Amino acid sequence: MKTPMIAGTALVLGALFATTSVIAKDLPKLEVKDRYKVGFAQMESNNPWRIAESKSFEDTAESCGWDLISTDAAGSAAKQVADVDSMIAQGIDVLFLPPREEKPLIPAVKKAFAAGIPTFLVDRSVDPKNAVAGKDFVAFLGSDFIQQGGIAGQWLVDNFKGDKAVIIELEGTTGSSPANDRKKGFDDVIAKHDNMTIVASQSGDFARDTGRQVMETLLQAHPDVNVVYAHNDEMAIGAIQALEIAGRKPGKDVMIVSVDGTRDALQAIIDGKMGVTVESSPFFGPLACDVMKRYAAGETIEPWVQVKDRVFTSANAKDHIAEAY
Ligand code: GYE
Repeated sequence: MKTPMIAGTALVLGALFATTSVIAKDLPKLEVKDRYKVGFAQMESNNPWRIAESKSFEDTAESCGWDLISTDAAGSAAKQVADVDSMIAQGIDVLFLPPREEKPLIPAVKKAFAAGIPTFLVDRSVDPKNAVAGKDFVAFLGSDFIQQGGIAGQWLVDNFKGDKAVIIELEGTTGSSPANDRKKGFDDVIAKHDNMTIVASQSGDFARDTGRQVMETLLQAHPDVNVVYAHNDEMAIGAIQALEIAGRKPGKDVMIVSVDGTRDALQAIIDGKMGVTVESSPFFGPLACDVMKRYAAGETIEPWVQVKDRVFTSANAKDHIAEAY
């Protein structure tokens, strides 16, 4: 009785494998040529980080042989999907996409794949349950956001002087990969310390003005706050403004911990208003060029092309402010 059953199983398995290999499509190839029609579908331009990133793509275009088509989705995931559609219709060879949120941009990634366009996600990623690097798109180029949050948290643990840390967390755009992961990295470190509590955690949408408004509201509910962790520098600057309006002294009675490394943040560190900003570089143009050329040459690209980040504090902020954005 045993043998036929095993044979039966083997048959079924064989049929399964045959089906999957027919369904699974390889990543689209990219020819080696002098000029490429390249799409860069930016999500918004309301902060210096985004502007620096878009400029990095523009500055790279000529030397990399890109005829660059750039769009600006003005903070709307729906518009970003439509922008990618229009780029596909215009016949781009390659797509560089920073997906504003993890889920809503999945259809855009799948459409580009179906149209045979190699797609590289830059600076943010999509939900890995729905789209996978090396399969649905070529690769994700970007930072380790969990690590960034962890570094910010550990810096706080090492530098906080008071008895009890009362922390307000300003989250990035809801549903975006850096907001999810910077929260996880930071919160996991703080959870190990009994004298540290996150009393409120709310989205400020990665924007300065929203960050300021959210901070104003949270400050009323938690006047005893003595730490702010912002998922990016723009919200940290907004929080500093809110604290100052309320007569608090950022950097003295409220410690500010953040991520990015913008010029304003480095200046705030120099001015003693901010403690640390963990770098998240926006200068993706040259890396995008390099990875695209390697891909065209037939190399298998690592699913995550990881960007290594530095840490800026009062020890080195003045050495880096000249090159900041
Ligand atoms: O930190 C933030 C921007 O996705 C890594 O998005 C990027 C983040 C960056 O709006 O300032």
